[in-house]
Amino acid sequence: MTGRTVAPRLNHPRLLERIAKLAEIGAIEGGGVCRLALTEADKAGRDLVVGWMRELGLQISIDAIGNIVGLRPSRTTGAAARAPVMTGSHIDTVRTGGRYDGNLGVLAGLEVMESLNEAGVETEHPLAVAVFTNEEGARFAPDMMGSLVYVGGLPLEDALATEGIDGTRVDAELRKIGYDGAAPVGAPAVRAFVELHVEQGPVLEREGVTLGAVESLQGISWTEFSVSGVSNHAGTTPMRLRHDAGYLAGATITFVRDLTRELGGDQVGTVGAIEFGPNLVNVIPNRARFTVDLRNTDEDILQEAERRLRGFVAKTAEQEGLTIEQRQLARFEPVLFDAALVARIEEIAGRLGHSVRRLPSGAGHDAQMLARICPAAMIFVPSVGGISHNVREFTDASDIAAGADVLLHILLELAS
Ligand code: HGY
Ligand code: MN
Ligand code: MN
Repeated sequence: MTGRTVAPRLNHPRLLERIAKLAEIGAIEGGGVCRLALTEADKAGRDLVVGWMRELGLQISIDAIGNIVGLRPSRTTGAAARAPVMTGSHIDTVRTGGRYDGNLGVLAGLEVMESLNEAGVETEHPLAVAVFTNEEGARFAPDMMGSLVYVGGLPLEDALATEGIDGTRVDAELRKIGYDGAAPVGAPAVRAFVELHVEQGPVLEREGVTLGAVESLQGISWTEFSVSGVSNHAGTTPMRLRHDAGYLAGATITFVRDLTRELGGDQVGTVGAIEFGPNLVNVIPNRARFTVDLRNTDEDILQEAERRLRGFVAKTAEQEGLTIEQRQLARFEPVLFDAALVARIEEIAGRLGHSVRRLPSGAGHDAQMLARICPAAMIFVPSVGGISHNVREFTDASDIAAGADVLLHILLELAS
């Protein structure tokens, strides 16, 4: 670090103001946000963040899947400039999202840049803030799509050809919002990646701990089942003659819950999306489409859960005389973050006077993709009531400040 005039200090109120400002875009009842990937609301959010990046003098690049990277150059310029130390996250949300999930990581990164500008700090390595496209995967699966393409884990053309739950395509929607960028994807040079994110779970709050040094991230398996049966009269059709697609969907919901009880430990399972056809009170459904989200920190147990699920669906379909199509929407193995980075986060948090503990992430994050190409780790701040993917998502200002301060210190350390 050279040319420093004063020790950089974050302007926490400014960070909170930006969180509130961004949350106005796609705002929904109850203080939450609906900014599904590649919608007009996502575009408006992107435009606001790009505007802030411009005000901070960052060099902005947008790649072919719409990832936005704001680069703060280092002392060494041109070809000698080294791979950036990167932070960031996502600003797309689920339909009933909170204002912190993803947004905090992007805006804390901007706050770090602005504070370094104000302090006149020049770093050895460039710093970068990334806004990754479609982290949620709620409209276009898989989740973490943008960062997965960014690291070369998903061919760009496959991502662009992805069809959403509303029948639209990624490439068309990306063009519509004007974020089909020119920058290439697939082999970026990144020195290290640290993401600040809300925990979205109950652990930190339950234990009264301010910060999480995230050691790992559990495996994720998303499957979509499309079931075909025979629609028939709800009143005249004897039970033994039915081919009820809705029955299989319902039976699978209870099977998944029983499976998590049986496997125990970290196993979680969710049937989050379901629809029947023709979806009428007096017609036996001949069509059902539903999704199953299975997660576990242990890859072998997750595979066992997948096997059990597929076996149950196949057996039940045969008994009921149904046909099944299934599509893997997402499949990521558990990820270990960089041990040295995790230890640095833990040490810095302690040195700044904050309580801190190590923990795994239950949610997927862009950091798990960056971990494929560079040392990566995450800082968690508590979620009040462990609530997330819910308009009531909330994190106390003091916890946000603590997390952002640790982010400032770890980024500075890595960029020196
Ligand atoms: O599904 C997840 O874990 C993340 O929120 N995309
Ligand atoms: Mn997130
Ligand atoms: Mn999320």
